[in-house]
Amino acid sequence: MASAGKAVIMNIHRPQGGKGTGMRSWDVFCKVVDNYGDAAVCWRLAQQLADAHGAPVRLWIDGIEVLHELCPDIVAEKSRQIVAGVEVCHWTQRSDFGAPADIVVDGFGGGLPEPYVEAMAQRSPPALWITLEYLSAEPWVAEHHGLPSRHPRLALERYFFFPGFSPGTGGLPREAGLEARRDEFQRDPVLQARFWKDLGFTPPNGEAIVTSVFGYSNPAVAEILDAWSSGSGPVVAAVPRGAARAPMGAYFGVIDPEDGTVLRRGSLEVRLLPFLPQQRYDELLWACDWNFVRGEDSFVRAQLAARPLVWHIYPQEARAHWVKLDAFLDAYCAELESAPGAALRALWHAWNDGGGNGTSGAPRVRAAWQAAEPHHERLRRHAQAWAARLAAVGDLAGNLAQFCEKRLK
Ligand code: TRH
Repeated sequence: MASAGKAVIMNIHRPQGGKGTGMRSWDVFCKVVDNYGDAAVCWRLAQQLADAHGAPVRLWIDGIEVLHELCPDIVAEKSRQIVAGVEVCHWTQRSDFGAPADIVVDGFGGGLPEPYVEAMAQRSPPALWITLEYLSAEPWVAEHHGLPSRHPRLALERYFFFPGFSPGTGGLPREAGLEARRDEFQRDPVLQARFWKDLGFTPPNGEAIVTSVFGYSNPAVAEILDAWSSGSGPVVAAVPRGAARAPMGAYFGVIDPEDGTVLRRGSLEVRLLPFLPQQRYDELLWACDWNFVRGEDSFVRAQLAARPLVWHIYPQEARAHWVKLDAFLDAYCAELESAPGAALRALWHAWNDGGGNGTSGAPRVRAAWQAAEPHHERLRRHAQAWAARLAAVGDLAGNLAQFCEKRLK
């Protein structure tokens, strides 16, 4: 983990942006706390700033091996490399940061190296400091979005930038052309067949309900598999390598099954996939009827896939995550009729509560699935409308670039 101090700031000239060039320079700092999401969001933001705004962007990341899993073009052993227009810099205690950029993004408040902060203040004009916050649908987010805070000692302004689902927030990471690529894929059975074939599988047959499962460790996995295997119609569940893999294997009595394995029971066929590069994972989300996702970035990508989703929120102490879960459900279900809305809520709650038997004595997840699945067509149309609504909020990189341009002296 990189730490403050020790890093040497050498004023090596680097292409500065500067007013009027429209080409601001950016440094995005990402400390990988846990899992993939921190790296995933910072990587998307850096790419979108470079791609849509032609800006010189450096991504400083300590957990570069995580980034390699999301984007195999990134070589974990390299200290610096240009990928997708971004200068990917491995952030270590020996990093030489050079001169600070015009705009510095502190991903999820992970913190910046002290000497680098000093150099930010010595610039003329001082660098703009943005703290990119975690995503939440809670109502207070819009009130806090964009608020400034002066550095206690240095001539530096720091702004808190909140991604979000509604106007008045920073919007979501969403690259240009995403909707067109998604719609083309979802319209074209040849593209979908090629996706499955590239992974070594035949396309699921037309009557099957196709789902993807990416979540945290969850006792409810066995329950949803029971619901699918005992259901009246075929279900194909695609499961990339992750926390759900072990319980999946256990359900079928298989220890540590290989990628590419197909496991069957009753109406259920489980397909075990490798951990996919981000762009392939998008295609999986687009190819499915239901997507079980987690954290922050897959949660957003499933919404942008315009398909019904079930979110396994990152569990927090004292069940603090339930407030975030319900805040999103309130926003998401606001324009849904009560029956599909209530069914979706019940499924999300049962899934996040780890299943177990409800008051009726039946497993909650099975009952919730059986109540929600019949609403699939309505929920699919709603997911499409929701994705269109997100597009109207603008994308995170575009909103951030606009926000910063107004504040740079
Ligand atoms: O990995 P996560 O659990 O990360 C989470 C979030 O960052 C959350 O905010 C944070 O509090 C917590 O960690 C500590 O889930 P998330 O955010 O969905 O990130 C997973 C990324 O992995 C996402 O970009 C999708 C991508 N992915 C692939 O690229 N290929 C795959 O096969 C799969 C399953 C996921």
